[in-house]
Amino acid sequence: MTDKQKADVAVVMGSQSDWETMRHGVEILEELEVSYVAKIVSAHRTPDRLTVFAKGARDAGHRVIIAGAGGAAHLPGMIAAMTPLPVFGVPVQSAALSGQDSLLSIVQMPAGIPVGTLAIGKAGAKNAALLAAAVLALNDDDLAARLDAWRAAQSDSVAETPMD
Ligand code: RP5
Repeated sequence: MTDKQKADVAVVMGSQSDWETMRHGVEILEELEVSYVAKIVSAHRTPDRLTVFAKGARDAGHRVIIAGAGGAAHLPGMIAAMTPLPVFGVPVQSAALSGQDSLLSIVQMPAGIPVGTLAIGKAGAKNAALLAAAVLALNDDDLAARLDAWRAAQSDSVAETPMD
């Protein structure tokens, strides 16, 4: 689902190179039938696009924003500064510092403008999607049931004994 008017979740990323990480979250949203739109919005290279997106996110109908970025990762914080919507930040694993730069850039927000920060990389992208779904499920019983089923299936997939 990519109809902007119906996209509960906006998944934005600073670069095409972030897609390899962020697509793992999008896969979860698709599994849970959560409407989303995916966009490249760079805090540094496309600041005007960032402003238009962030200031218009609520009016566009989005309810949760997932923002992934690497390196000097200002994207989630800048978005959070310009929208009242909940923003979940995904630190993308960078080449130079293995994502520790991304993590610290995203997590260490000054008091007053929150960004819910997830783990570095694929796990963070997946968990951001699950967290977004959990927020939306507060007001959506069908989604809550799908999320319960997803978690039950995950539990069922874990073997009790290790295999060679
Ligand atoms: C950030 O710079 C992006 O979020 C990306 O993780 C990082 C590197 O971008 P590219 O040079 O690969 O486009 O803005």
